[in-house]
Amino acid sequence: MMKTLAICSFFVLFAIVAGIGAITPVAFAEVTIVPVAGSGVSGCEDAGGCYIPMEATVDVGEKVIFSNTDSNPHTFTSGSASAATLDVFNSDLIKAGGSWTLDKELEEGEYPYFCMIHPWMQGLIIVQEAAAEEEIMEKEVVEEVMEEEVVEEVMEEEVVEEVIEEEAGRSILLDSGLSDKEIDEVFAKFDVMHRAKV
Ligand SMILES: [Cu+2]
Repeated sequence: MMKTLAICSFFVLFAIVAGIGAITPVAFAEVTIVPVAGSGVSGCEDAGGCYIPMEATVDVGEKVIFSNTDSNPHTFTSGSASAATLDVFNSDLIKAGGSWTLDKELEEGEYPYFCMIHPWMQGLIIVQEAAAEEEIMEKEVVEEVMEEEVVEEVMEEEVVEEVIEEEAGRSILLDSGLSDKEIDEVFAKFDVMHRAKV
């Protein structure tokens, strides 16, 4: 029985640790957006877009990093050339090789952005509720719990098998003419050996 308890406790602990492991990356996740190389010259907007990714999806509270891997300076500015919304976010000039982190918590929604120097560069950030991730996590925890139940069942089966073996052994010993006390002694020895083996 102790063995059963010990193994079950292990699985419960494992489920909790797995749960924390699933929460951590969500809470500290971040997305990096880079400009397409050479996007300082117009044309990228007609060739698949001027940013990678063109649409970046993040959960509420996740950071967005604008990493300027291009050879030209760029700005990462909320809105569009005709309707800039600098109060939402604006990196100002980021030189080649520089980066800027948008760590302001944006509400759920769509946030178009552009470059003030090269206004043909336009991308989109989609901020979504973190709920979608939480649902996945809950499902994982449920799966762990199910695994734990299966282990318990297997352990119970093994215990039942041992009892059956013991009963079978007892009836064989009874046939041999040993008294109940003697049989108990045999089983006590068997138990010691059995435990030592386990
Ligand atoms: Cu630019």
